[in-house]
Amino acid sequence: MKHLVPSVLVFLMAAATVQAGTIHGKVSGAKGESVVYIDAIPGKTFPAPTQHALMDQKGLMFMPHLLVVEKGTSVDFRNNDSVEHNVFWPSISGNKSLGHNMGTWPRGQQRSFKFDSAGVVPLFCNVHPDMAGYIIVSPTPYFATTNSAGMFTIENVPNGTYKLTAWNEAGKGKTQSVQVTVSGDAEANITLSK
Ligand SMILES: [Cu+2]
Repeated sequence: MKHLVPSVLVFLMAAATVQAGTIHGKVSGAKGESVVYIDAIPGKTFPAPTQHALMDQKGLMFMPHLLVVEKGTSVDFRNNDSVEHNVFWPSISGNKSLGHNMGTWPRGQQRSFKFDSAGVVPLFCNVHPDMAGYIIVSPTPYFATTNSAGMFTIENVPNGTYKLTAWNEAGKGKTQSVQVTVSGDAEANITLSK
């Protein structure tokens, strides 16, 4: 089997030459956490993540209030309260044909949904009209949530030119995009209009 070693080395050396960088910057124009992601890249697809994400329902709230996942991720919706909760979304990024009702279930149970469409998923519970949350389904694995000051970092982005999009709950569904070229490190600042 010794003859296999050189080809493995050649493969590793080729992999090491893929250049990647970090995008860092700031989202301004809206308070609190924003979501930043690289939009769909023409001709490029990504394998669906195998790891599930968790959206809890606890204390009559969606926890976390804002969850970002990569397209293709299954989200486990769990009821952690002593009352029954429902989960539904009327649309994804305004597309009502992607709306869905998960049903209603008691404490300790969970149901999963695989998000194959990228976009903004506004979550509600029809038992408790005050409950609201968001899942942002990123078209690529390159996404981040800002800190409360709007600062973000997206690591391990292959060199290239991309459309970088920001979303904030205050934007009522509107997003703002800029073009960013990654060649090593890159800076991108996005101002959300009101
Ligand atoms: Cu509820």
